[in-house]
Amino acid sequence: MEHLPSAETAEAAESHYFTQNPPPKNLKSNVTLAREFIDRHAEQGRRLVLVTSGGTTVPLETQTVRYIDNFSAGTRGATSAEYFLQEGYAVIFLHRQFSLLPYSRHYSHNTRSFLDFMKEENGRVVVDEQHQEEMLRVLRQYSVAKKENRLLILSFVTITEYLWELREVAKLMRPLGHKAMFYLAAAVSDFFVPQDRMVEHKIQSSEEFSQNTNRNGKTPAARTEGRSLIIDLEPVPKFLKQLVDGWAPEGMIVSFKLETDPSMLVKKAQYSLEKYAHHLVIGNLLMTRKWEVVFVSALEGEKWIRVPRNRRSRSVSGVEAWIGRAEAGKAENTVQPKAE
Ligand code: 9Z3
Repeated sequence: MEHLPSAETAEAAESHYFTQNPPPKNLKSNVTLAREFIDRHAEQGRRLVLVTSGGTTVPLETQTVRYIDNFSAGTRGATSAEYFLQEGYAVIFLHRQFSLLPYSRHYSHNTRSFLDFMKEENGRVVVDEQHQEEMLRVLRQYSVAKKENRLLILSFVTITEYLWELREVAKLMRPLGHKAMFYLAAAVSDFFVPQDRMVEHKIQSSEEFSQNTNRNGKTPAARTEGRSLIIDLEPVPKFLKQLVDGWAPEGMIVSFKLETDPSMLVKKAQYSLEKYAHHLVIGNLLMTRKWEVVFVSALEGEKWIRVPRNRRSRSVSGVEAWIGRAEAGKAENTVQPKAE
């Protein structure tokens, strides 16, 4: 059994991580945008949620040609963000660059091009008759969010960019107390290559050409030995512990747990809840994530939510119902699993 990190070791690991792995270049400007956004909505008394979405990468080289990726298209995050906006929240959407975005997700990343929704009429471009109703609904929701300036979009690519942005935004949200929510749907790397063990240039496929020591004399984490590629990763510090205990202790924190083995899912979700003592873990299996999730919380134990396979997005509104009950501090009127 893994040992729980003590507050001191978690803090030491955090400080080591952020000293060794420098911030992204655009961090300052993103922090300025986030600060303005948070202050404006705090003044208006709005609830604010940070939704993370998409997978983080682990670059193997400083001038990155190869990287390890975490699976996530961004559907969960982008869809959930739309529901939060509909419920009146201000949303900071911290997503993997080029993954799905709220609203535009309906027309992007498809085998069909967005142009397939259009036609020409009297020399003008208009939306096809059969898509009018659906697009009007999406456009109206998007326009409200935009007019009220309730959606701030930030992006990351690597695990280090993600952790820097999460930490800085969380700290800015701290004064909001329980009006701040963290909805952590991004698929986050567990292992990474620290900056001081990363090679500068593309890893060579043959040992003859490869750099097997770094400028600092350390053995690179990813290198060729003979004809094999050796990748020797280090653990990413447990940032959820720091988020719960240090960065945003009063915020409501919802994390996701992704597994592929059904026998592990609830156990791992419960373990995460006990370990970090936050509010809710939403467990999902890779193969069934679009129509069933399990909510694991101290308030209600284990609760499955299922939607018919053709009405996938309803699982998200289950979160709203759960949050309502968590805030009211009662466990009745639970969302009933939907039969398939
Ligand atoms: C999830 O489990 C998300 O629901 C999915 C969504 C990535 C499966 P898609 O974007 O998929 O709709 O295609 N996220 C995983 C969250 C995660 O990595 N959690 C970490 C952990 O449990 C840290 S909070 O250790």
